[in-house]
Amino acid sequence: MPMDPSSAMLSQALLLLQCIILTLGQYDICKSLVSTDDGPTWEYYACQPKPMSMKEYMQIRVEPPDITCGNPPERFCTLENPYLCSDECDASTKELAHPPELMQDRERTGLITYWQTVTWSRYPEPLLANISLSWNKSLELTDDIQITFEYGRPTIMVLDKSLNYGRTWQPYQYYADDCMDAFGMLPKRVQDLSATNVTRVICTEQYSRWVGSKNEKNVRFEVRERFAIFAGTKLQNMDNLYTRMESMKGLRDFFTFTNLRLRLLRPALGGTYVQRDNLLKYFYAISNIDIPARCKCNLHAGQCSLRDGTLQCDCEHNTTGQDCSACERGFKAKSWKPGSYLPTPNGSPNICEASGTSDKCNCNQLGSFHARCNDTGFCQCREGTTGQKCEDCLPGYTWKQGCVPNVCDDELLLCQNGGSCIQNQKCVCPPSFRGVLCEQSRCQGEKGCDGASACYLSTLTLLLCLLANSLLKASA
Ligand SMILES: *[C@@H]1O[C@H](CO)[C@@H](O)[C@H](O)[C@H]1NC(C)=O
Ligand SMILES: *[C@@H]1O[C@H](CO)[C@@H](O)[C@H](O)[C@H]1NC(C)=O
Ligand SMILES: *[C@@H]1O[C@H](CO)[C@@H](O)[C@H](O)[C@H]1NC(C)=O
Ligand SMILES: *[C@@H]1O[C@H](CO)[C@@H](O)[C@H](O)[C@H]1NC(C)=O
Ligand SMILES: *[C@@H]1O[C@H](CO)[C@@H](O)[C@H](O)[C@H]1NC(C)=O
Ligand SMILES: [Ca+2]
Repeated sequence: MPMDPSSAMLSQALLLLQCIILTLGQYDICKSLVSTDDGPTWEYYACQPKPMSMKEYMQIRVEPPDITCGNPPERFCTLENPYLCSDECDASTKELAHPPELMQDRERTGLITYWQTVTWSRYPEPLLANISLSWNKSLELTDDIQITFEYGRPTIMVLDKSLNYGRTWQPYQYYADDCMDAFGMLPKRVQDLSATNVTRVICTEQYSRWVGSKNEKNVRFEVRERFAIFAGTKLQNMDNLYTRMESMKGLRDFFTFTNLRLRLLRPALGGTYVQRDNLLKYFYAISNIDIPARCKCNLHAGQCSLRDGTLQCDCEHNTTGQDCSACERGFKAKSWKPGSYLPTPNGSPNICEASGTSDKCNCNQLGSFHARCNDTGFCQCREGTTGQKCEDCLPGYTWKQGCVPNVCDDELLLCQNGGSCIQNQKCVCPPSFRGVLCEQSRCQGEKGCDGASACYLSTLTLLLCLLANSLLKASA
């Protein structure tokens, strides 16, 4: 049968569209038009907005209000040359002012611009400052937070975060040149963390020791290194990270925030004790705060935009709200669910479906005993299945052509001996263990279980033999 030219063009266009989709990153688009036997239809995917530089959108508040220098004008010195005190901060002169917005400007001219505090002239009273950053939007970190300090990094500081628009706060990371002395905590590095304790709040000494104010200006909150524990050093296996985020609830929340706060508790000291005779060299100065993150849209939006001065998800899948965390009116046939990264690579969109139509009696054919509901309008669900149409799984079950009982669970760590749980269905065991839960050592009652080392030994013996032989021959 000859193809009509317009439908040929349409299928070519669809092919092109699908190529474009394949070349886009994972979870970039929420839907695409695909060709089927019944003509083109929409296919829906889990989706998330691209990472953005969130410094452009943040509101900065500095406390106490009189902590910014320049009112009245003040001279200051530097740690490297404490006797050259020719610099001045003066809030009334543009060139000499150091207001908070200089922490988030773009520095297009190449000139470094920075916020600066008053000096520590009131020593021994501590020099304290809080910098609160707010977005009025839930965000998810996608790379390291980086704070750039001019004239030396603080010797004691805390990074806090809030998940509820600033109502309650929790520490995110402690920074000190001596963690035990400042916070009574053992110093740790992110390299010390593993899959089981990646969300631990640590105190690090890595960014607070004196190395010269020009040598290292940055203080980081390491996101990449934490991702790398699951995704590999080059983040080449993000699927694994996303799979973990689905099963370990705390992991996703760890990277989520609505506000951040820096509590600056003691400035740079130049590697020695505080010198009372020259307090004009102690102060804080920050030139930049980088926050690479994406809007949290519960995998229901591929874009996030500024509306009425606030970032908002452009919700798809018939969801609504700033974070797409509810079904739109008239689409509440099922309870709202976030999209899911699983199954990889496309995830599940979990779209909100239209409510109020009489087909609510069509039961899910895999999840229920009968295709139609019974006389009282109920679908009869199979074991482990729930929901009005038997389309959802009870806790402890996973959808796989119907609900099947979970074999393993990352939160309960049912896989033993270091095995990892894949999609609740299978433990992947380390080489020396086997069994459904990796509970059996391969060595039990089997010969040659240390085959690899035996082989290695025999090769080594062989080489030694050959070497000995040739030595013997040479000496003969
Ligand atoms: C910084 O914030 C903390 C927590 O709200 C508060 O206890 C402290 O007094 C603040 N410090 C300054 C200098 O405002
Ligand atoms: C925060 O965002 C919400 C939702 O978009 C909006 O209603 C509210 O006015 C915003 N608040 C501020 C202070 O911008
Ligand atoms: C995290 O766990 C690893 C081993 O799983 C351990 O070596 C390390 O000390 C732990 N780190 C912290 C900060 O508790
Ligand atoms: C909203 O739901 C309807 C019915 O389920 C569907 O046809 C439509 O494509 C959905 N819209 C979006 C944007 O997902
Ligand atoms: C219909 O199914 C529901 C749920 O399984 C059950 O409680 C109810 O007794 C059933 N009614 C009839 C008439 O079979
Ligand atoms: Ca700046």
